[in-house]
Amino acid sequence: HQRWMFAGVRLAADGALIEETGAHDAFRQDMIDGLSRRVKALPPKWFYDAEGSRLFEEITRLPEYYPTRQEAALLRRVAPKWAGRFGPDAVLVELGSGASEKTRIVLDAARDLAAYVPIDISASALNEAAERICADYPGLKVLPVVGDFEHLSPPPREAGQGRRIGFFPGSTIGNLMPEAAIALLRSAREVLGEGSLFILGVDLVKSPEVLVAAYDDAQGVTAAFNRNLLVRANRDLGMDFEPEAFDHVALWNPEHSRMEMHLKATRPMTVRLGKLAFRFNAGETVHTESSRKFDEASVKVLAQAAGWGLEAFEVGPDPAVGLALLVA
Ligand code: AVJ
Repeated sequence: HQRWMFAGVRLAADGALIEETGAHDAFRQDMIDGLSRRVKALPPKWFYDAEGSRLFEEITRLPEYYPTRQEAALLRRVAPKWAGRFGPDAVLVELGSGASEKTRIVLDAARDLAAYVPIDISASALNEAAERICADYPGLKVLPVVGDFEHLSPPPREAGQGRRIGFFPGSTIGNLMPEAAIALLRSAREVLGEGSLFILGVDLVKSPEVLVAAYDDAQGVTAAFNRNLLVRANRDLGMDFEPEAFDHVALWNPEHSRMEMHLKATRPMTVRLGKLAFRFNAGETVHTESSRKFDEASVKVLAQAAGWGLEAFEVGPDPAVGLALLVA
């Protein structure tokens, strides 16, 4: 089968995609900016190196982490219905494709897709997923793009002229601040074009006990995922964090309708990045992720603010997640 690569990507000797050019510098700059703030914070996209992507896949199989399972079940129910609207030679563009496991539900429901464009920040996860999809769906053009879905470019020409179907499952949109989420959906509408569809997965507001358990599991996998950001900073940026000196904190923020993850310094310390030094007081936190929780009304507001219409909204069984079908 055919695969295409894109500019801005480094290649290994075997032709595998390695990483987005400039990712290292961007990580370094985000680290400096984030640790210089009065309230320290880092963007969650840096969780997803090879180990972070592996840990996230492990999270999706935890008993407490319901969103992946619940969304897959709901997608199995609605995909056949929604795929009926794709039309001939449609192109599925997935934002933050990771292991591309849920993609299979859509690919199975829409056997006449022309191309699949998975976009992911983790080159290792993207390569492995693209190889597996290539092997299992002969005849489907797989056009992987290593990169940050906040900087979308139009699908490659090889994808053809069929209707564009955006696919953004997993409530990853919840990681973005409201303005950034609107900006992303607006740019997706521009890039995918008139007449396109967009399948958006969102986690729904529910009892704080269920939410907190999902982000603070008994086995400590989510804690390891959170701390891996520091492990990665040590390896990629030569920093000297002591990951074990930080506690994993997961809390529900009702004012902003979001789960938050933080890393909390258990004692005073100084962390270095080259010649720079960052001071932590005992108990000081780094805010590493916000995961917004929605309802139908807040999804509608978000979609419409970005120029999309909310065509359908489906809610699964408890603990419930939602799937929205947007039309350009
Ligand atoms: C991949 C962004 C959807 O926010 O639930 C899982 C990441 N963080 N456990 C989420 C995550 C902690 C996840 N998303």
